Amino acid sequence: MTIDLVDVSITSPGRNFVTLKITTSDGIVGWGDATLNGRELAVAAYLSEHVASMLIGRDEDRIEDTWQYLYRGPYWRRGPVTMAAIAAVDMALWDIKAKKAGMPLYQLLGGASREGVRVYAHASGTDYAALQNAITGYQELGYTAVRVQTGVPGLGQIYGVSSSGPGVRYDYEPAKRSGDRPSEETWDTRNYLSHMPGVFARIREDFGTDLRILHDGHHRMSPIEAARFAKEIEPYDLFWLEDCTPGEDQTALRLVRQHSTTPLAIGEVFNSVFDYQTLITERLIDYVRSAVTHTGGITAMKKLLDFAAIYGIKSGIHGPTDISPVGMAAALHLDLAIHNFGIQEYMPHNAQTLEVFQTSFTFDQGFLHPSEQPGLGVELDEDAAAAHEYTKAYLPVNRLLDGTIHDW
Ligand code: KDG
Ligand code: MG
Repeated sequence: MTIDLVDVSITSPGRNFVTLKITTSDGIVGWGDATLNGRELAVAAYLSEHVASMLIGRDEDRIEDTWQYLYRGPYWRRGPVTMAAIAAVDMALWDIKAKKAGMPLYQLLGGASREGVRVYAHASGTDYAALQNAITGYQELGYTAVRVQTGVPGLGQIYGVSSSGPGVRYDYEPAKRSGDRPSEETWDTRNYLSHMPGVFARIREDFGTDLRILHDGHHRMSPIEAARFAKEIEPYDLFWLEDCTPGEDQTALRLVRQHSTTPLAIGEVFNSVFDYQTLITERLIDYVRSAVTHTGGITAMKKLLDFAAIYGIKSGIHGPTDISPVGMAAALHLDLAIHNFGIQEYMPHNAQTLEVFQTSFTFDQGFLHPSEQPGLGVELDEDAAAAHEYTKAYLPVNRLLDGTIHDW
């Protein structure tokens, strides 16, 4: 059989998603996620203008060959737009292959290595009381791991902190519908560094030692600031400190590693195994944070995680709301199958999104299971999707208090 139809859909049920649909000549449909937050139309155009027609007539079973064709074929390699486009094709072809086999995708990846995948939730609060309330709420829902982000004195709205007040848990969405330009936030690393260790100390006092605590530095520290911070928070036993320095410079983490045993995670802005080469071979990280959606799909992510496994490095696949339920399902099938699974990020999608994407993954006591349905286990309701028009939305820009642009 061959690929007969390739369609790209853009829908915005509260936030934007780009989804690829591949239909085979015998009518089997596969779905792929191509969402790149704030640059959705670039990936959609890459797929519809440059990829779709090349796929027509190809054998849908030749996943590795199609991956290499799209990666090596155009000469220009890597980059988030290209790799998100390749990821969508790859996911859709794996979805088709597993549907044809009548098996959930994880079976084709080697079968289950565990009963479910431990997920972490996003707990945040503008102050400690709100954060404490959010953590308690997640524990009541069964979560055993939480990422904690909190407001910093002297700063307004900052990354990762819901401004909706205590008790509200699932409502943080960094991409803002602010017209033609991104909104702006302010930042001061000195205030952050003096505030954050005390927050971890209080969490340990209030919640004990069992709770897994994660934290995201969102690329804002210099190597020496990150080294000092990672060392200072060692007593609070973080599961990981994420993205402590900007992602481009792999060697920056050498300095952090020399000074601290706090586990490190990085990679949500990476898009290929080559972004990790130094980090993995020098054992500078403990967790790989790439998204299946931004790193070339299941084929590429499996190779990346197998490479990491050789060095004792585990997975921590990116799973914020800007990864669609299709991309999330792809992550869950990999999580269940690989040996070196660490943890999975889980920011549940809102009700509108879940009307558009019909999911079958299940949550129980802090663990997700990808589903026993053949394929990825997620279907797009195209009529529901068509009702939500693309709406421009951008991630914020970050400035230091003196106006200098800083990493967001
Ligand atoms: O699109 C950007 C978000 O996915 C990112 O800011 C979320 O840092 C993030 C995380 O760890 O989920
Ligand atoms: Mg992050």
